[in-house]
Amino acid sequence: MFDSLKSKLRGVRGRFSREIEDSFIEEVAGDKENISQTPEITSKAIFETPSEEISAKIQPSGTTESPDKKGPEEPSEPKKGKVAFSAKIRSLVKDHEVHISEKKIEGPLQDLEIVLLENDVALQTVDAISGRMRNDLTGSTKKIGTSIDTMVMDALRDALLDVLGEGFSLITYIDSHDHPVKILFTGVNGAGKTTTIAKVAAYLKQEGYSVVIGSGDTFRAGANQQMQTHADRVGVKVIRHQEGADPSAVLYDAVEYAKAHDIDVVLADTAGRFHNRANLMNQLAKIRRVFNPDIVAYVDEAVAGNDAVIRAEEFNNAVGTDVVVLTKADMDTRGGAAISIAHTIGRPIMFLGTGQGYTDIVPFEPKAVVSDLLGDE
Ligand SMILES: Nc1nc2c(ncn2[C@@H]2O[C@H](COP(=O)(O)OP(=O)(O)OP(=O)(O)O)[C@@H](O)[C@H]2O)c(=O)[nH]1
Ligand SMILES: [Mg+2]
Repeated sequence: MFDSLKSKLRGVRGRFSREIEDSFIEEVAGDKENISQTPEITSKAIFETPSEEISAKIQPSGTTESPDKKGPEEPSEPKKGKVAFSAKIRSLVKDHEVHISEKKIEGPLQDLEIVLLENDVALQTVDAISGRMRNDLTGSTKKIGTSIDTMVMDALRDALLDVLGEGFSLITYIDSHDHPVKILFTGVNGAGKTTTIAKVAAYLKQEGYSVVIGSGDTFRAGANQQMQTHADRVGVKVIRHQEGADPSAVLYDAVEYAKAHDIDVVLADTAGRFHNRANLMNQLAKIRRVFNPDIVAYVDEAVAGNDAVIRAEEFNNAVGTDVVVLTKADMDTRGGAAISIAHTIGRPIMFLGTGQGYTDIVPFEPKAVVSDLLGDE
């Protein structure tokens, strides 16, 4: 999942770290000439080396002798410049602080923006991530924790978490609302609505909830049978009418069945449709009015990238959306839709579909997704 984005982010992180490392060394050494003469000094080495050794390696400006030549004939009193210089190094090393200028990270920020855009992250989301990185890393003196790479990782993690938002726990929602909880699944043709409903039914059964499915796709030939086959496999009751029947009536019956049988959750399927088909969108608005869902879940394919983000926005404007399900994340190397959609439409992702099996569904937990993207252990 999201392999292309993961590897590109690793590269960009490296560039941020190198630029910041340079800033650190420049600050420690005082001028660039000294750095080029002491290429073995890296921030890592600085952190791990006692400050006396570092001050012995870096020559202050205007000092000509090399530490290697330091012999018994060296004056016992160090020169004034050297004392001041080593004190500065000591304080910097002790507190691990560095001043990072905006100019210094302009290059890596541009790299980051390109990587995100290439991986289908929406422009406004790219701007938000990049802006947060700039704010976090630059400006006043920055305290470095354990390492520069950790500092960059933390900034990237916070920026990604910002755009992913809080996520949405279906279990928490069900536990805190009256039953039956009614969930309407909407979306374009072939996005994975019917399969997702079967997966969610299996997931909820596993979690101890009772479920009924309303087969609200009365439009496509074979849709009823497809839903029935899935439901039989996961052991869940389906309420269905004839092909061509009014989907609102089917879903109304599903709710009546749930009430009569003390069912916890009603999952309502709908026919796939595109937002620009006015008659079908009007039908969806009617379904919404009659079924009166607690949650409208917009389903789209993660692999559709930016298209999924645009469609999600259009569905949200037309009939409303509460949460998003992104299917086929297993086939998505870019991750753009997963990163952008919540930020763009202001609705959380509820699940990721990760395969064609009934257990291939994971609740979307922003922290876990970001850890995976950043390659945490
Ligand atoms: N790899 C993968 N395939 C999936 C996933 N979810 C659904 N699919 C496949 O996508 C195809 C379409 O799934 P459906 O559930 O029929 O999609 P739909 O949105 O109900 O389609 P319509 O009813 O025609 O609008 C099927 O072949 C599914 O097996 C997923 O998470 N990963
Ligand atoms: Mg379907």
